[in-house]
This record gives sequence, C-alpha cells and structure tokens, in this order.
Amino acid sequence: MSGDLAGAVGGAKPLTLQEGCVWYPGWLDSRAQQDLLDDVRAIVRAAPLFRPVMPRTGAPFSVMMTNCGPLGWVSDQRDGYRYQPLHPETGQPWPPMPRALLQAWAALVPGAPPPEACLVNFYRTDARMGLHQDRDEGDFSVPVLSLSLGDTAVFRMGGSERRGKTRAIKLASGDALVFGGAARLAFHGIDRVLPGSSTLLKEGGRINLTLRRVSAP
Ligand code: MD6
Ligand code: FE
Repeated sequence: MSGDLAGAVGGAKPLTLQEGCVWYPGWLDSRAQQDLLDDVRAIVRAAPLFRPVMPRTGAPFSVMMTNCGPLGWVSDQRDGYRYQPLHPETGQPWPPMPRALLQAWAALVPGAPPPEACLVNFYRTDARMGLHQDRDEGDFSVPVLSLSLGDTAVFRMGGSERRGKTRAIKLASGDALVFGGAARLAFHGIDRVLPGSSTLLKEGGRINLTLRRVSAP
C-alpha cells in the first residue's frame, strides 16, 4: 500500500507550459512511484484492463484502460465516450481511489472538489494517443491532474483549436501535469513512448493516471 506522500514529492521546480498548464518534473520520487505502481496493480486486479473502441467506427485504441473512483471513463462503438460507475466487462463498481492519488490531488489542485474518476492508461511501447480534448466532464472549471509511471512519453500539446500550433514535452516517470484554466480544453496527445527509458516496469511500457472531476457544479 502507499506510504505517506509527504516528503516523497516535490522534485524539480514546476514549469508553466501555458496559462493553466503546469508541469512538475519528478514530482514523485522513486519510492512513491513504486508505491503508486503497487496501487495500480491492485486496481488492475480488481478492474481488469479493457481495450476501448472509438465511437461509430469501432476502431480499437492502442492504449488499454481501467479506472478507479466512483466513476470511470469508457468508450464503445454504440454509446461513445462517457463516464459510468461500472466496469464495462465485469459489471462491477470501480475500486476506490488509493490514498496516494487523493493526496496528490489535494497537493496539486488545492481547494478543488474531490476527484470522481481516475482513468488509468496503459501503453505498450507501440501505443499512442491521438490529439484530443478532455471534454466529457460536466465541469471544465476543475483541472485534470496527470501522473506518469514507467517509460518516458512524448506528450504533444496545442491550444483550443485542433489545427493550432503544438509543442512536445517528454513526460517521465514520476512527472505530474496539471491541466486547468485556459489549458483545460487544450488539445493534447501522446506521439510515442520511448522504449527502455525507465526500469520501473519490468516489461517496459508506460502508465498514465488522470484524475478528473466529472459532475457539474
Ligand atoms: C497520457 N494524457 O499522458 C494522456 N488528459 O497518457 C491525457 O490525455 C491527459 O495528461 C488530460 C489532462 C492531462 C493529460
Ligand atoms: Fe486527455
């Protein structure tokens, strides 16, 4: 189980990428990363990874997913992107959010209402995520908090228009990213995962956790 995050967090100084978007390189130290990985393994035992498909086309994602918290993000061909309280394959409620995630939320998004969903994305080294906005939530005034574990990924971010200018940053294991304010609806995606860039996951690959407030105020 997770230890206390106090003293295990901080890392390099935060960098503002654009208004409302703050990157905290190395926010989790190696012990906190290992503890969070143990939490993720317990989540996956309770709520197995599933492979979402795109609305309408039914094209599978290259990323596998699961969730924890009262709500989880899912997608299928018929009903599209949405949040729901039950796992789409097991029909069971999502497991609770581990304490370390709630502590990260309290530290990095102070004053926000509690997160309702944590989407766990699992990338093998050939997985990617296309440019998208996170807009399935009922309240865009609350930031999304992202935590990364395992191999480094090339994270691309743009502005509020799909065709706008973009920049890329390398998100490494332990990095946190707060996506709020004017950046809350910025387009972003994962260009690629850099194989062999971390030893945290024995088989390689990357895990990204995004904590979200879903309900309208
Ligand atoms: C990823 N992240 O890092 C994908 N969304 O694997 C996201 O899609 C994301 O990092 C909203 C806010 C922060 C993010
Ligand atoms: Fe996203």
